Amino acid sequence: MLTRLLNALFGVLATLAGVAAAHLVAALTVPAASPVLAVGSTVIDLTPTPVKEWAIRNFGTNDKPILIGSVMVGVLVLAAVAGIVAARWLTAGLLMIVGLAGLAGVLAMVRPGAGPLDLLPSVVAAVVGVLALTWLVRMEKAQADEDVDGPSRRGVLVAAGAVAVAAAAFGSAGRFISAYRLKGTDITLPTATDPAKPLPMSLDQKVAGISPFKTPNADFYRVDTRLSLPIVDADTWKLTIDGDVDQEVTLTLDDLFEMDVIERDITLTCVSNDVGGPYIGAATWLGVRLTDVLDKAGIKNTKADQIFSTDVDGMTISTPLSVATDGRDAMIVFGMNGQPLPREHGFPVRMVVPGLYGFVSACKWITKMTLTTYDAEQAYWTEREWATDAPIKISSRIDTPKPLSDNDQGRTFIGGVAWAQGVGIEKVEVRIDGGDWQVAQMGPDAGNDYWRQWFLEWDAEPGQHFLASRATNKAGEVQTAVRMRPFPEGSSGIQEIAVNVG
Ligand SMILES: Nc1nc2c(c(=O)[nH]1)N[C@H]1C(S)=C(S)[C@@H](COP(=O)(O)O)O[C@H]1N2
Ligand SMILES: [Mo]
Repeated sequence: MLTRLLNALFGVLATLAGVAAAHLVAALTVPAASPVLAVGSTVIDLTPTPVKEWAIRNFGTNDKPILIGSVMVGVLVLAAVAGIVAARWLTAGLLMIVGLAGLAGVLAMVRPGAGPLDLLPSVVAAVVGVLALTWLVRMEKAQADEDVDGPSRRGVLVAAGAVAVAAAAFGSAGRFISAYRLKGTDITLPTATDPAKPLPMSLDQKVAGISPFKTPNADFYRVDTRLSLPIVDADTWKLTIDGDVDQEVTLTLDDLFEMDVIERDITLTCVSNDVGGPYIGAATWLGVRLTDVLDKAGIKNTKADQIFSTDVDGMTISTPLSVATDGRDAMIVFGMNGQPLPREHGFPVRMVVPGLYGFVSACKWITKMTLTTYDAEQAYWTEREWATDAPIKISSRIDTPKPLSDNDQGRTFIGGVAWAQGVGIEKVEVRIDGGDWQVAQMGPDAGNDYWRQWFLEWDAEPGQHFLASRATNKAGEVQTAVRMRPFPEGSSGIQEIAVNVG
């Protein structure tokens, strides 16, 4: 029994060493080709939409660590079996390790935009895994045979420890190198020829617990299909506009900087945001007009109805061409709240379109815009049956008090944010314990593409209370009570929370 356990441990340690060495090699070459990430990304891409929705809802932004953890557990269980098999029949055990690495290699290779270099980490994983397992199994055999020149039991354990240490060293080195390569977004941004107006005084100080009027970059929600951040070099980055255009053009970051630079306050929202959910953020974006960029290629004669954007790794996002020309401030963006775009949010350049959910507009790490038709080309989420033209629905969220929180009785605030990008928010109403809708006080208005804060003074009496909010946009449309889930075109309904007082 104990020997079995030891054999299983050998399999696990050898595999960990292989995976960690591969991670290190990937960190030096293509981070996304690290075996665990390659398997994880494939799981993401193959996961049926309902399961993905469920995972985002229940795990939130922890969905990625949980996915990587699950893949790791699965791999290590198989590795343990490989270790036990290897004790009886070394070749068979080694073949299992090679099979695991091979699978990761294939998955790394079939990822969009993969090159030959993407295979390297998995080859390294196989070689290191095979060598480590062979070594440990041979040591253990020699010890069991009581070969006088053979190692002692202790020697075998020391060898196992050495493999563990090597795995930890490879893994940490890989992490360190990735972190180092992810630094360096410190480019010098141009100043806007058409700047945003300074934000009016917000309610941040007055109403404790309300969302800040501007979301700090570090707190801005992140939603994408990636397990590792792409490392894009600002100096060599290029944006190509091709497809049904007068002439294909390719622009560098400096080319963009020399255009008319504008700055706009825009609230970005994810289609996966449930009513009252966290996937929304408001920022000041610095960039150029999408239409100016398209004009460089010439779209007067185009028959395209879709901008088909491709990111640095071949991930695709569709956007209706009409949003580029209908007068809204659709942008190609390089600055966020006075900073270069952070890696998480698309460094060096992304698209931002007011009024459309991010999955049909906000392509991060963008490298190409192809003018085409929806018939000819289907983007990542279109293939997964999500809507193609998805305007953001009017909605509001209660930030304070928190659902199910315990509160002191007496005078307090109910407060939150409301948004109706493109149209703007006119008013917000609050309902307490199913009573009449009461008009809330509004925070400042920073433009129709930006959210508004709101609050209502409340004399909280002891007991449990139910609080609801609903927004009305400047066209008089009231946030509907009809409940819809995020798939396929965004959630709707009214948030109602329970809170305790006293
Ligand atoms: N390249 C790329 N761009 C992407 C995505 C992605 O997965 N890959 N996700 C989109 C989605 S669904 C949303 S809601 C926004 C989120 O942008 P943020 O992470 O900067 O908040 O980015 C969009 N752009
Ligand atoms: Mo999204």
